[in-house]
Amino acid sequence: MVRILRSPEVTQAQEAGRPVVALESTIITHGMPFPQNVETARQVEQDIRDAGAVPATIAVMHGTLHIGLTDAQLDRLAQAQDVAKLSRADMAACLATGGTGATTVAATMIAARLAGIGVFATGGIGGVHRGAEDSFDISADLRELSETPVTVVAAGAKAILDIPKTLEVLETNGVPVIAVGQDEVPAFWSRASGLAAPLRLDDPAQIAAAHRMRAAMGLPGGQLVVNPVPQADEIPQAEITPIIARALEEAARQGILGKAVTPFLLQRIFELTEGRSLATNIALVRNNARLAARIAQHLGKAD
Ligand code: PSU
Ligand code: MN
Repeated sequence: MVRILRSPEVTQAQEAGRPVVALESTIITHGMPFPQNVETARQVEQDIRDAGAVPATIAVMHGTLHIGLTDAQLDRLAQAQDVAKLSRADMAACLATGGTGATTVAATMIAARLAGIGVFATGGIGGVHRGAEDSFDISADLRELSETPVTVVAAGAKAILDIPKTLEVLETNGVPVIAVGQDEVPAFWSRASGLAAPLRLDDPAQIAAAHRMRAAMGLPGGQLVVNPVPQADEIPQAEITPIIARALEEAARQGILGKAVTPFLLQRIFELTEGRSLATNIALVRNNARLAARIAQHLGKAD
């Protein structure tokens, strides 16, 4: 049996049939420095409430799958050292052995499905890393999107990844990639990527309808909604590109591999942009949370 513990707020919302939005915890433990990580986590939860839905931040703590964290739990997670980064491969072992870990996009999707939550907001998903033809480093997030029926709202795949290859893998696996408000796939810190979005739906009700239609058709898997960072907060492509190149070079020189790659690159880009990448990251997560709340409001409704 999986031990699942919902926060009182999530329990009440689900009993009343009110909209709930899942949130991941790896972004807190591995994606942002303290204290901005916990401040952002709280702010994003509040954004979801202000938009009329209930937030459910997900993590594994002492062998229990938590759906919705208390303020004290958020604080502890944000300050803890050496918290495991849980993806599909490690989640069951962590739960079975009483462990503690933060959930990635893949693991949060699994948890959301177990808890009956259909939509989840994050910053950026994992994808195909540059040089994947040698390293085979492809995030389990992509496979999860093809298997688990949760709509994930992100600001695109991070520009540290190989975005064209990421889109190819998503297409091969039958994952709808839906841009909102523009025809191009956004590239996390930047609105532009130069790559056309496979689909575009600007209305949250339509995104929810597409989610329900997949279920009605018996298609497994979710949807990836790519929501561009607000213009005022973006770092234009021309500015971020050389910084990404430098961070990637350093990662290669230092032999950073596996799960450590994404956190290393994010930290270096934070340092190289003197914190500007973090301000952008916070703005885009908040923007995604607000959109996810609107999608959640339509998910329960019939067409
Ligand atoms: N996007 C962010 N910050 C993060 C991540 C994504 O802005 O910390 C995390 C997510 O949890 C994502 C994970 O699922 O990185 C991908 O890691 P990997 O490439 O090792 O699968
Ligand atoms: Mn990886």
